[in-house]
Amino acid sequence: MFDRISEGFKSAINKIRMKDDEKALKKALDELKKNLLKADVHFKTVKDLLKEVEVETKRAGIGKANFLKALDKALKDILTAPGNYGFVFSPKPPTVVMMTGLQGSGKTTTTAKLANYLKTFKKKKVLMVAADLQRLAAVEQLKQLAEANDLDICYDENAKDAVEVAKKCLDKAKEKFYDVVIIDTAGRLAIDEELMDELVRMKKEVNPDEIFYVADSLTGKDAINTAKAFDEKLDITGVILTKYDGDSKGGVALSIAHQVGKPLRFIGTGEKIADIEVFMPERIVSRIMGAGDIEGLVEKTSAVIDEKEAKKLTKKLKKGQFNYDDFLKQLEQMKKLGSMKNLLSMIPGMGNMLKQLGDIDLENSEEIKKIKAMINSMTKKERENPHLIKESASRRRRIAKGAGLSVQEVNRINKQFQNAAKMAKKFAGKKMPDMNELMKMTQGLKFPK
Ligand SMILES: Nc1nc2c(ncn2[C@@H]2O[C@H](COP(=O)(O)OP(=O)(O)OP(=O)(O)O)[C@@H](O)[C@H]2O)c(=O)[nH]1
Ligand SMILES: [Mg+2]
Repeated sequence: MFDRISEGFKSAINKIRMKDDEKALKKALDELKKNLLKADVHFKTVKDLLKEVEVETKRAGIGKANFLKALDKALKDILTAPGNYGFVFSPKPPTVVMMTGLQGSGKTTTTAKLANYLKTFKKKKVLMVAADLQRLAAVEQLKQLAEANDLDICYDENAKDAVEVAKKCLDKAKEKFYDVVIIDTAGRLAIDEELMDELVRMKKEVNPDEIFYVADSLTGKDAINTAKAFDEKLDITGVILTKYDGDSKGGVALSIAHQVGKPLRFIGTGEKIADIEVFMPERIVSRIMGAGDIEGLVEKTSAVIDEKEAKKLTKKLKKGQFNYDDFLKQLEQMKKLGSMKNLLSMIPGMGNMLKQLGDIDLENSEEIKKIKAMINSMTKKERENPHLIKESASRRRRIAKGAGLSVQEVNRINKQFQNAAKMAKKFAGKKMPDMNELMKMTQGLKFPK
């Protein structure tokens, strides 16, 4: 997610030795400046960051370790603005959130992502409100998202006024004891008075706990300017940056809190429902510095993975009984976790390897499709007893035919599965695999695009 910025940091850090002089520090700072500007970090943010790193490194004594420490601290400072972080629930439910922003910035998609995040990971009862009456298909779009992801929605197709819809739906949410209400509002091509008036009226009527400004990260510096304009009128409580997956530079995420004075709360990293990341400065800095984000990883996985099931699985793994049914179940579960690349970047030390991996798309990956087709062509007995497939060439031929794959492909996948099961048996029960072993394990795997 922050590949480019991470790279820039590394090359700056390499310019300075364990004990070094002012000249080396200047070189490192110049390199840092060049890379940050290239990544599109706002020049004022770059200036403040460099100043802090310089002063702090000099104070502590010029050298690699102190430079790193200073950089870590300065980054956290830059990313921190006064306000809430993560999703903060109101002491008096429902927590009311207004989603605002320009046309096409990702408000509707993010409304659903956020609702799904709160439902899946925080076990909350969430109501989405379709309060965009500008675009004809807007209500329909949110309805479809609700249906596809089993989320609750409130709308009124005959309503003329978005503020009325918001009010009515808020009443319904109170009546039905919802924990959170997320209001999707209309976007405009540019900031105009009518839009702002509607939002200001809505704010007055529903008295939201949070007003998020949803910004398209691909609009770069404009995202910062429009966020400021919305903040002036509405006093926003946070920013959500979308389409970060398409932003190869990534600098807006580093500058926006510092420039707008409001915290960056979430980042959208893809079009799918699970593609949203909580933005916590210390965790993000840890990821940028290549130190991973174990806390984030645990939070994600623990909500999705049922502890009882996990224990059962560990037992099976230990006995070497991991079968194709378990494998399929694991694949399904992992879908809920979102992008594999993001997940891997949370594991310490994995950041460096990521460049070699394509972003594995668990739903659309050709390899995963093949594996699924193969498993679907197996009999129940075969799924439960993978050794049957290992031992019988005629079974593999039959499965290949049924799945529309070549026999070689089935042989290859079967081999991979056997290896994975072996590896899993070794790790089962250990809390965290040893880093070296993990490296070996991932190197052995084929990462499909
Ligand atoms: N790649 C990627 N696409 C995204 C992301 N967030 C939203 N999109 C896409 O951006 C497009 C616009 O998203 P919407 O959610 O409809 O935007 P909106 O702000 O509600 O638009 P209006 O209602 O017209 O103002 C859609 O095609 C989304 O799939 C993201 O994080 N990554
Ligand atoms: Mg919309």
